[in-house]
Amino acid sequence: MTVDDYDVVVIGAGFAGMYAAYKARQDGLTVHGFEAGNDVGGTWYWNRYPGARCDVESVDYSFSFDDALQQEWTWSERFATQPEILSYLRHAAGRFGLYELFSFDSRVTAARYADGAWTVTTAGGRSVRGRFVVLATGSLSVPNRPAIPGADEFAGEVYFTAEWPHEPVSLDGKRVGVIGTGSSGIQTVPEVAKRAAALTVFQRTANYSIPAVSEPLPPEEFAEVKAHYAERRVRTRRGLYGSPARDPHPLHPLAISPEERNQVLEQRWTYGGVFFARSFPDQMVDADTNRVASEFVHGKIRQIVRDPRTADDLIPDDHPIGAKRICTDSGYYAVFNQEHVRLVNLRRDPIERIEPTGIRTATGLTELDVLIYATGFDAFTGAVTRMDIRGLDGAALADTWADGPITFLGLVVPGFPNLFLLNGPGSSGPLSNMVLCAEQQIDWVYQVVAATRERAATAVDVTVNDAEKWTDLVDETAQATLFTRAKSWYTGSNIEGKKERFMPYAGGMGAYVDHLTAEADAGFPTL
Ligand code: N01
Repeated sequence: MTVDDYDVVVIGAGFAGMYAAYKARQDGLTVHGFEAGNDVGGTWYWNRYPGARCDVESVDYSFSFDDALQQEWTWSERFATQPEILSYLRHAAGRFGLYELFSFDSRVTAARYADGAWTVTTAGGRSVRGRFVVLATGSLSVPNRPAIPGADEFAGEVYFTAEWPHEPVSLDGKRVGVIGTGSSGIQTVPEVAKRAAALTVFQRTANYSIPAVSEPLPPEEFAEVKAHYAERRVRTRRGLYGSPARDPHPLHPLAISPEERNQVLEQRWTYGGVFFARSFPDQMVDADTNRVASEFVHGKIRQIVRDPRTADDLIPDDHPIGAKRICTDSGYYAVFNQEHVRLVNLRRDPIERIEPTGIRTATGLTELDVLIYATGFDAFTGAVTRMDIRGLDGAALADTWADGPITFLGLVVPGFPNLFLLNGPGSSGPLSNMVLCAEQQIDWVYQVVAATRERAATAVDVTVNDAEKWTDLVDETAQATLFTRAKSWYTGSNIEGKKERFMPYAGGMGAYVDHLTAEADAGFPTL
């Protein structure tokens, strides 16, 4: 069997993989990509549950590498829905000839390094060789399937939000249960409530949610964005959270009057979206500031939800606001005022087992026709460690990361030469803007590729010491914030048995880009 040879093999055809393949070809490299799904889209291909939409403004959460594309595309809403983002990505794939660079329905199961190149193998048994491999496998792409006793015995329909069927799903007149109240659960619950005869939401941990307030983008606002797009992209890359749209109020909340404080928070609540996490500049580092914002939301929940006991159950009490990614919703809290919607607080009334007809908690059986798992992801490491990736001397990446993932700049793992991760552990993307962060990383990766050629070297690698230094910096940066005060997919604590380590770089996208630039400008001394 002959094995095709490429300069670059890209794994994954979401935003990151698409640009990685595009840029390789632009740089005159031969490239081939593999994608497990049967189309481009990644996250936006798989997560097609009712209510799915982005929580970063789409004018920012979109490709910036081609001005003609950003000028010609018109987003219909401020925060785009999943179908609109998927059609945008299909449009981009067609426009830039990316379909021909990928094999679809091709899940990569193994990648082995030997003699300066990687052999990448799919579940279908196809192998190709690539000098460089780019893992664009997504940081939230492996669904978490909780081991609840009896789960396999449920006789009704079972869906995961992260693997929602491509065929229409009818929930009309059915008794539906949703497990999980993170972004996915909170987004889907109001939509499910519109169809179901009865909806029971099983909540283990209450979460903060802010109205998404998605509305049509006024044409004049969009024209303004387009007129200054390049400048906006620069500000986004320099910013903390990957969207420049709303600056925090400049003062500490305790330095202004209660009325003004309330006004600041009310404005941001009304504007909607994840910007609420930085209503004040030090909201993610100062516990007092954070408490002001948290208590404002507690008040909102009490105002919206009529039943005081349900309101109490919905109020988070175990983490600062924003320490888990803030959820954005379209009518989540108000849904509990509807007669046919019920909240089960699993802290008080835990699940005992799943039975053929429903979920049995300590207080009894909730009969269900449909069970929806919105139980999150094995984030950052899940997609990577599920492949059999072997670097120098046959070492397995899963073993190298057994005590938690270590990387240099979130991109390179010691002992795995010529292999690059996108939006992986140690990068800022998951806390800012995954699209722009991936673009930035990909530009850096191809600078490394060019430098390797200039050096006439076979491979680039990093020492364990340098990767540990970066990983320690990621840890110290997080420890200086309130992010570490929550159990979440940021730390891996949402997955049973997973080693806990705060994985994203919390210093902001601007600082992260500075680190990438410094390494590149110095001629990649660490590699
Ligand atoms: O996942 P999550 P997600 N029994 O991990 C619960 C992005 N995203 O898919 O907190 C009962 O946040 C778990 O409970 P607990 C966004 O970055 C973005 O919702 O572990 N419950 C939790 O409530 C987001 O942060 C968008 O106690 C169980 C829920 O399942 C990230 O993806 C939309 C359980 C999981 O919440 C992940 O969000 C969607 C069990 N055994 C996602 N196991 C937007 O752009 C887990 N849970 C808006």
